[in-house]
Amino acid sequence: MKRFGFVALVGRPNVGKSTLLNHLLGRKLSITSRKPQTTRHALLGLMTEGDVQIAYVDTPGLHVPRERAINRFMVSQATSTLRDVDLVVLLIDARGLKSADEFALRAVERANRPTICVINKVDLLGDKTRLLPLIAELDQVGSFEAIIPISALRNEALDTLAREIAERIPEGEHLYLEDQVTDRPAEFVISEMIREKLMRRLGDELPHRTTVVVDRLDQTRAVADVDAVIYVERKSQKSIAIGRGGAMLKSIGEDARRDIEELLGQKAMVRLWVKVDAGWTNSARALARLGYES
Ligand SMILES: Nc1nc2c(ncn2[C@@H]2O[C@H](COP(=O)(O)OP(=O)(O)OP(=O)(O)O)[C@@H](O)[C@H]2O)c(=O)[nH]1
Ligand SMILES: [Mg+2]
Repeated sequence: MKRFGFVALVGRPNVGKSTLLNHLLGRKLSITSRKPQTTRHALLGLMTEGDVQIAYVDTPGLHVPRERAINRFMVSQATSTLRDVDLVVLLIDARGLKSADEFALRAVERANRPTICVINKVDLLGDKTRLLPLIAELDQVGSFEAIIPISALRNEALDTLAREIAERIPEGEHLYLEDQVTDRPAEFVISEMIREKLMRRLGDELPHRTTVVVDRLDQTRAVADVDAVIYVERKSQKSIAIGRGGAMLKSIGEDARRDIEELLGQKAMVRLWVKVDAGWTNSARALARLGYES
């Protein structure tokens, strides 16, 4: 009997959704950083084990969207995912519920799907008995099939979580090939890997004003060729992204190249350009042009 299901990973920004996806899959697919609002698109991560195929959906952090169009796009990616899945995994930070979790809790309640609540980052709790009041509080505020404390980063209790998820996957034909990892083309994953380095290196605000488009990927020769454009909103941001004598751009390219080579399984040559696309974060047309399609 084959089983297949979509499982959404949702929660407020920075709670560890993408880290959990990568650790459940046992490979790096989704980008992560210590800054909130790293993930912008719903991203499928596929896992097939025998008769069971699970399509995990990593989602952007649920937050009250600010005025910018990019934020509205991100939140709608997460909320529309909630409508289409067989199971929801809601992540909460072990250090306690914050007002930011409210929005996620409400969105999950509206979706009205079977939901497992995961308490992530338990490694940050010195005193594990602090989990007990949190579990009691979660029991009050939501209606969960199970509440499971884990550490995604340290792979703690991920086997328990994987078992609880697998038990709830309905009967059904597999929608994807057995060895398929995601439904996105390599160009998308590469653009995200480059964006991750921007998230990690470019201060706190600037990364949120950047996006990456891969213009060309040529894998026909021994060394793959990657041409990508980093878009920023203003000229001053362009100078920061390039850095003195091109130093910033060079180190971003170097960092990204390592991930890209692992993804493609071959050496790669990565060429980066920085262009200004004024106000792209708040223009529906610019967003569509830059790959943010709902
Ligand atoms: N200590 C600890 N840190 C974690 C754990 N899981 C994730 N993190 C860290 O938390 C930060 C955010 O992780 P992400 O996986 O990017 O979080 P996210 O929920 O996908 O964030 P958005 O995409 O911005 O919504 C990163 O610095 C991770 O290394 C964990 O179990 N323990
Ligand atoms: Mg993420």
